[in-house]
Amino acid sequence: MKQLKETAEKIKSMEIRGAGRIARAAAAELRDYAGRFPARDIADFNKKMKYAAELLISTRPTAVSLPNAVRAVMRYVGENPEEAKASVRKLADEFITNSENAVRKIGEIGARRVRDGDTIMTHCNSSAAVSIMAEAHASGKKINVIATESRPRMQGHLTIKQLDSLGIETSLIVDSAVRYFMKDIDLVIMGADAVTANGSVINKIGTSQVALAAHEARKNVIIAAETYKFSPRTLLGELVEIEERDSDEVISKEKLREFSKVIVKNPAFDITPREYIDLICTEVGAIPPEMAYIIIKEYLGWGLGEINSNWKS
Ligand code: RI2
Repeated sequence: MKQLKETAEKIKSMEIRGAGRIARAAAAELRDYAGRFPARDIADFNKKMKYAAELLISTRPTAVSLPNAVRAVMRYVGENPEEAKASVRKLADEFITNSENAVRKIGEIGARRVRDGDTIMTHCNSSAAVSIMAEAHASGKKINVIATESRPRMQGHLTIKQLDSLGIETSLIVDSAVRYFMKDIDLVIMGADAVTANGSVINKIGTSQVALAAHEARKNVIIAAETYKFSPRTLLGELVEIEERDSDEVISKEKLREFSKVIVKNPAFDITPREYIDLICTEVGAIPPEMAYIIIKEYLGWGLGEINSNWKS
């Protein structure tokens, strides 16, 4: 239980962050948790797994990869705890391997859209987006990247570190300089925390501003997103919840106390309408955002039927 709670806390505090990483961490935790606790019988096992699944899902509300990963593992079967544990292990390992392969495949597919000499703008820190840039660079194309800081958590610093270690020339800019530099770039590549059935993309706050500025300047916007970031529930009319994070990410509690009429608003994500997105690069192909429905229906293995099945978060 201690390790389960620690993993949940690490996801909540963003020590483990990035939509893909939190999904893999949740799958790994469910696998390890199942292996650790003694279960009297299958009913007891199911009860404990349900508790763990719900705790992990509650940590961050926006990245659909998290409930999708948990749901993938919670499809386990078994007549007794031993069988169920083996099934959990298999499903979790499968999810993690598929996820790692998906990020690699997105790199291969997306890199074909990058031309030699391109300057690319990116926002926040997305391993799927970085995978495209890394693959383009590895295939011998000379690229240049402009990376935003991505306030308030400054994930841009992770991006420049990763790109620098790959030997890619990178400029770091403040978020408000996006439109100023838009004229200098050829292409925008960003990640996703969720993709809705109508092709809208939910990603780090500021993504929609970058996409809007790119649209105005007629620059292409590519979103790098594994299929498990697509949201089956949006097909049933549900909206993706936008996480509102603590005010102290923006201003210290002490400083804030100096004011009587000031509140802090700190949404972690925003929504980019599909009109501002040219392509969503998934591991099963580069698709126009209008095809999001097909991805949900054809490629999310648990599909629509499962949404109403026995386990539901
Ligand atoms: P990968 C991140 O969320 C960013 O919004 C990033 O674009 C997205 O997840 C996808 O990241 P946060 O955890 O899965 O920083 O591509 O809030 O790594």
